[in-house]
Amino acid sequence: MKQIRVGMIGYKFMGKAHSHAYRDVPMFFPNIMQPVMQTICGRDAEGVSLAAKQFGWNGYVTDWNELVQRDDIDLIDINAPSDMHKEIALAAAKAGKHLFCEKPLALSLKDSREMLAAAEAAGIKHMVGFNYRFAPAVQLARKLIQEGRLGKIYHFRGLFLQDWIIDPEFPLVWRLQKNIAGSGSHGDLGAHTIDLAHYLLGDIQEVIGMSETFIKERPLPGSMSGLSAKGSASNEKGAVTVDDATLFLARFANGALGSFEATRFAAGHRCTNSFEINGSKGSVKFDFERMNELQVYFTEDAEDVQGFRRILATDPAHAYAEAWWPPGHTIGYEHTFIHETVELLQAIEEDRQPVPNFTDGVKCQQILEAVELSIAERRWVRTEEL
Ligand code: SOE
Repeated sequence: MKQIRVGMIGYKFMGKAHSHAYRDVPMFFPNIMQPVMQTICGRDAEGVSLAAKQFGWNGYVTDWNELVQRDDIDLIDINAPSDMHKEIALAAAKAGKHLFCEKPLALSLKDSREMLAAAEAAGIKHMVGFNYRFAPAVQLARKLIQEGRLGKIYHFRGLFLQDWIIDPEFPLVWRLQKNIAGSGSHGDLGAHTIDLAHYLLGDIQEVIGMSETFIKERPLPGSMSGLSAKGSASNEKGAVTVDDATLFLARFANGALGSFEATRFAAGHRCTNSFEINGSKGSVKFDFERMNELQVYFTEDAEDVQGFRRILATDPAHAYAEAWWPPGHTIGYEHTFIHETVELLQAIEEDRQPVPNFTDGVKCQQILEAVELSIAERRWVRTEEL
């Protein structure tokens, strides 16, 4: 069995999710290229050494420059904050390493295009971490659309709703700082919905949006910097430089109309990542908080039993399901990362680009920026303008 030696940068939320995926591959997908958890990298020696031990890495380093140059590393996996993606990706591509980068790919469209160009010039494989594509129920939605079973598609309605910063005293963590995160709910949550829309319906032609920063100033963070930083704040305040919520309308190349809403201010919604798609022959509805299910409606059903029905995407007929448990035994968030990793490993093994790759990352960035331009200029913006 072929092996690939991984060097991973970042060991917090995404670092843990990716590490877990590498660990599960040998057990559940033993017949594909296998990852070797060679070296993990983080700035804080104590933190990264603990993570290395806990997550099962062979070793750790504190300097990513050193990591990308090492001869015993074939793939660089970037889970660092968004402002570091580009620099690391360019250096790693130059060193001939394959790349796996968390979303959003970069802070700007320009930077993401540079990253794609560098990856293409280096002839390496590249993947971007839009993990929600890999929920079997989402893949079923795509299959139904591709096979024409929903007919002509009229509507895409996408929501990504969270509420973790609704408290004005929640500290100004890096995700609320434009220079590090690029944008707020738009690039963090909306990016996922945009990618799902691309995956399910195809290209977006034009957009018009609106956004708001409800809480303009927040206490500077204390020792904690992640999503659970609540209560860890200093008395000093700083400006929030990203959007708290961004909404936009879109017209797809296939003629469908789309509406998108990303917010961190939807009280009671911890992680409502959902979409509904309506076509001439039926509809599908997905909600990540019930990620094993796809609600499906077909106009051709007999009149007396018409209505949405719940498909549990855990049967052998569903993507990745056979690798897991018997039908009806459900899977979770971490499985989206495992499936994404499987796609990456299979693509490298088969000498093809994984999907989604940096091209998809650039396409997403283009829509993020088109929406921002539309907000700044208060008008419809065509994708091709950017
Ligand atoms: C936090 O808002 C976050 O973890 C995002 O960064 C992820 O991309 C999303 O999957 C869930 O929410």
